[in-house]
Amino acid sequence: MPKALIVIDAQVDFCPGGRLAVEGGDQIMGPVNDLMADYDAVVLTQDWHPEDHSSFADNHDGAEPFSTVDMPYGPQVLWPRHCVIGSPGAAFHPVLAVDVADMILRKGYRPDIDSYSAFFENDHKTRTGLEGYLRERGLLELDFVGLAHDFCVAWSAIDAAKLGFTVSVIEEATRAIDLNGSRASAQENMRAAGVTLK
Ligand code: VGL
Ligand code: ZN
Repeated sequence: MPKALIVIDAQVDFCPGGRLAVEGGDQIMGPVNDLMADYDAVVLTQDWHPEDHSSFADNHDGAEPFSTVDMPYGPQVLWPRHCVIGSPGAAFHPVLAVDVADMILRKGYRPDIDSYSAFFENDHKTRTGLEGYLRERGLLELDFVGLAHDFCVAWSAIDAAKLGFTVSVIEEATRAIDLNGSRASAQENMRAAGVTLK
């Protein structure tokens, strides 16, 4: 079965020195590059937020980063400003082999809603178009890598499994934010959704 490697948000702001740095985030770039040759397609996602994005704590009066607010679509963690459209932090990590990718999908570009998953925005309804792209190319087996393991990787993998794809996460090529136990709960939710952790 044709298979795709989906590289989630391998961007400067999620690596040490970035605005929303994930510990060891830069260490996955070499392993991710090495995996690319084993797949029929490589898809990169890019977190891509406007300045006034509602997921930024500094767009909410008095809110602390890493606190949670209720949005019309459900609870939302407020993050430090990150991956602003066109900024250096939104660029792919310089080590990532961007040229190998067939497809680059941007997400999180609507001011009023975040998009952790590569398939649906955080209302779990608004589609990004990635499902259609993969199905039209017959790419039904998906391996996920990238940042962050417990947010965008986990949400993407769970949605893919719910959509009927055969899904794995290659853990050595991911790193977690681990906010209030989010790593353990993401792993539990992935297993419950039928995602293979390998
Ligand atoms: C992510 C928090 C905010 C991620 C993106 O890529 O996991 N996390 N935006
Ligand atoms: Zn983001």
